[in-house]
Amino acid sequence: MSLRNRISLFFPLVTLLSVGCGSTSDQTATASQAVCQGLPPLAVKSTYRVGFAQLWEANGPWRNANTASMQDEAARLGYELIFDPGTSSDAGEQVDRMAALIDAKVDAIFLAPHDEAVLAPSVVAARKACIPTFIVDRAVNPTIAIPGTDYVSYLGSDFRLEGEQTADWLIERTKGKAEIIELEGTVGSSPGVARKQGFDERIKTEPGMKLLVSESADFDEAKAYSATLRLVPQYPSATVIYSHNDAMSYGVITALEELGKIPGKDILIVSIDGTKKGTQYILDGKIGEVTECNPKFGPVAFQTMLKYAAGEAVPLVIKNVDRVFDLNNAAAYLPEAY
Ligand code: GYE
Repeated sequence: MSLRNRISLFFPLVTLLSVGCGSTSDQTATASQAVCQGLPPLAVKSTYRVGFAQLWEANGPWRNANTASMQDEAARLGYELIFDPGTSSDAGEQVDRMAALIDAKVDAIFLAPHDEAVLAPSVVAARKACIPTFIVDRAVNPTIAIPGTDYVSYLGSDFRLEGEQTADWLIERTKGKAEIIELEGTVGSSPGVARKQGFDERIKTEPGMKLLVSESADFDEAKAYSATLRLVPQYPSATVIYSHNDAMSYGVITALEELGKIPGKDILIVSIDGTKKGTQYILDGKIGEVTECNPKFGPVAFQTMLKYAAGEAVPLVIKNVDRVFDLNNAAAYLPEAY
């Protein structure tokens, strides 16, 4: 069934209201509040008030580039972006910001969920409040927030593929022989989970690739710094550190140098993101490889919202295409790095 048909079939439900039926949160609705049972429609208008529930991170270069891309595109289109950067990495704090956007009755919401499961009920709440939601960057648990029912579409990178691409480069570079320390992203985040799955599965196919230890450093430079100071002496046979993002790789480099090791020589680092600093580290020989994770998807995100408003078919999943950077192409990529 086309999206247009789905919307027109669905419209009577919106206008009839369903006060008192369904879940407890439905029952709190007043007679003036619509309760949507399926994907809420979005009117075609000359301007929109759009909520952006970005996840909070301390000094994340990827996060900052992503926020800027969303803000720039909203400004270019002349839309009001309701954006509160948040104050804490606690997923519950982001749940509160989602509730505030729902209360503010924005036209649509972009949500980058800190945690796959914790934010999923907020997506359901937005749908019930008739606010169409678009998931960006990180995924939500699809058994709690149903794609195509509770949210319109998910736009982001293929994190499992990023893990696989990183492992493939490493296997080739080390000729299938390495002892690896893995620093994972945030526990419960879709990139943290999938970058590990993709990488670990790939290296398991090579008998000479050994995963010594794997633990979370929360996508955070300072946490990766302390983890490296602790883990490298504990695993002296380590030849590789696989860090799930560039910010953590910065911390790894600082720690290795403090430990008297030469990054890129004594220990090979592979990373994910494609920040300017990370790319420069490739050119300096400190990082071996960086798999790209493109944060600049503001234009595609808003385009998707507008297509949806116009009743055009919108895919449930829109994947960004990511590249692999090493000494062969880092210099060419550097000018567009963030
Ligand atoms: O790789 C990392 C950030 O969710 C894809 O979050 C994003 C990740 C990105 O902390 O640097």
